[in-house]
Amino acid sequence: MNRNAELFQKMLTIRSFETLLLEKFSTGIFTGTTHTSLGQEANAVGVLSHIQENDVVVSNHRCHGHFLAYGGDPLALYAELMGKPDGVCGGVGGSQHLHWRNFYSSGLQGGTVAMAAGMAMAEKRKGDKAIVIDFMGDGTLGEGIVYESLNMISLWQLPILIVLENNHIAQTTPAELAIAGDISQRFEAFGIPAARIDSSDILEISPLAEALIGRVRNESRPQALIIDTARLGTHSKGDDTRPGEVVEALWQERDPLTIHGSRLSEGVRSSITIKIEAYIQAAFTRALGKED
Ligand SMILES: Cc1ncc(C[n+]2csc(CCOP(=O)(O)OP(=O)(O)O)c2C)c(N)n1
Ligand SMILES: [Mg+2]
Repeated sequence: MNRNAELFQKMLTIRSFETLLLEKFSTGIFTGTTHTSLGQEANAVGVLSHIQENDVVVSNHRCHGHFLAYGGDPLALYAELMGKPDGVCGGVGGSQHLHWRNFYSSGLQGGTVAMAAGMAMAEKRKGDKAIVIDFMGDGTLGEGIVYESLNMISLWQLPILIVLENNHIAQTTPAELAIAGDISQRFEAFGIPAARIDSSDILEISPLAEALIGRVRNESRPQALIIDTARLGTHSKGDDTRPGEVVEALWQERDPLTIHGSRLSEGVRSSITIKIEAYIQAAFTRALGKED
C-alpha cells in the first residue's frame, strides 16, 4: 500500500470507529460520556506518524483519534468504553482516561499540560532523546495551570511538542467570545516558538509536524504547533449550538477524509473503506461479546 493510501486508511480507522460509536451510543451499551474527533483526524495521524517508540503522548478528553493513531487497538477501546475488563484500562478509565504503553489521556482540562511537562522533564533527565507530544484544545487556554506549566517547560527547556488543536470552539463557546489576543503569543511570551498552520490536509500537516518533532528531539527544547482545524461533530454526543448550515459548510470544506481521499482512485478508496468498516464493525461486535 502506498503512503497516501496508508494515511487515508489510518484516518478512516478513526472516522469509522467514532461514527459507529456515536451511532450506537443511544443504545446504552457505553458507559460515561464520549467526545469524538470527527474532522480532526489529520492532526492525530499527521503528528503521530512521526513519533518513535519511546516517545510519550499526552492527550485530553478528545483522545480516541490520538489513541488509534498511536497504534491503540479499536477492540480494546470499544471494550473500555463499554466498561469491560478487556478494555484498555480494564474498563475503569472510560473514554477520557486511557493509558497504554506511553500513551496517557486525561479529561482534566489543562492538567494534561502539567502532566506532559513532568513527563518531558523525566525524559530529559533520562537523556535518551525521547520527547513528549501533548495535544490540547483552544478552550484549554483559559486554564491557569497551562501558563504555570509553559513557564516551567520553557525555563527547563523540556523536550515537548504542544499541539494546539484550534477548532475555534470549546463545547458550545466560540473562541472569539473567550480568547483575547493572538494564540501564538501565549507561547511566545514564554519563549516557546509557535508554528501555525490552517489546514485539514494531512499532506500539509504531516511534514510540518515531522520537522518540528525533529527540532524538539535534536535540540531538546519545547515547541508549539497550532493547527487551525474544524470540529465537524458535536462537542460530546449531541451538544452543538452551531447553525446547521455552518456545520454543513465545514463538512464540505474541511473534511480531511474528503480532502485526502480525493488523491486516491475510486477503486482504492472503496476497497479500503470496505475493509476498514468491516474491521471496525468486527471490533465492536467482539467487544460487545466480551464478558462484563
Ligand atoms: C478543568 C475542567 N473544566 C471543565 C471541563 C469540561 N470540559 C470538557 S471539554 C471542555 C471544552 C474544551 O474545549 P477545547 O479545549 O477547545 O477542546 P475541544 O473540546 O474543542 O477539543 C470543557 C469545558 C473539564 N473537562 N475540565
Ligand atoms: Mg476547541
